[in-house]
Amino acid sequence: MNWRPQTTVSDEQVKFYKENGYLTYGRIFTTPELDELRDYVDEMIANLPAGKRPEQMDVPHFEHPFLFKYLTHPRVLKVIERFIGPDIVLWSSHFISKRENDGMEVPWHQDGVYWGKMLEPMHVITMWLAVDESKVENGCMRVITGSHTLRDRRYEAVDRKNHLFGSEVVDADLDTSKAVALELEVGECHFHDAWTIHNSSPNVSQKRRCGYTMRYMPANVRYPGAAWRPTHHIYLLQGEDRTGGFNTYAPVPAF
Ligand SMILES: O=C(O)CCC(=O)C(=O)O
Repeated sequence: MNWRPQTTVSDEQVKFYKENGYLTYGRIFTTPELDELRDYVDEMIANLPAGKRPEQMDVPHFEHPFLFKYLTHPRVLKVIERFIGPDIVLWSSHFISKRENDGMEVPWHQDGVYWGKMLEPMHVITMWLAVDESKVENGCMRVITGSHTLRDRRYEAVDRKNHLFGSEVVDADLDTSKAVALELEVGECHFHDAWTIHNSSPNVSQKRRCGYTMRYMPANVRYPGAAWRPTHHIYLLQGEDRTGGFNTYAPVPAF
């Protein structure tokens, strides 16, 4: 299948994202680009160390500079700029791949709560790229519309054997029956805000579900967490630092 990449984001789409905390979008990468990424991640999964699950490939770009081809792609930055402005910092990335008829559950959570005091203000947009098609059966992401306006949610610990992350929103008013399933075809993506409540179910289908989360923040966000996580690097990809020199940015490696 061949498709034309998309880079325009209408004012209505930006408004939808701001009001609802998420947006489903089209394809930013070409078919050959996406195929190359899938081949690359297939290889990474085949070479995972014993005991490491394919949902757990967090910050893969620190070890695999090739991924900067995607994380810094001008088409991606053009789209991200529409949501957070021209000064763009790469915060993080994570492959979450759920094997067929398996796969861990992602508990209901807000990324901003997991990241705690690492960023100030907590302003991150995640682009979730469908390396494989992502449907209800293979555990696509689900969101609670408008939940990014809710801050003080109550969390409880969940078991780490079956869950990718260790705690879950448990507020009585969390109505998960109203969750929106963000189904995607291969190569499509969706965006979500750091405060949007979201989850995903185990993969009960015969098809793998691999997504690449690519996370960006505007360059006015300070990274005080660098003091206690010195191995987590951030990269100024476009525009200027707006923290008055508070942040230290790593150089983007050759890819
Ligand atoms: O890939 C998933 O199922 C969940 C992704 C997620 O929690 C995130 O991108 O913050």
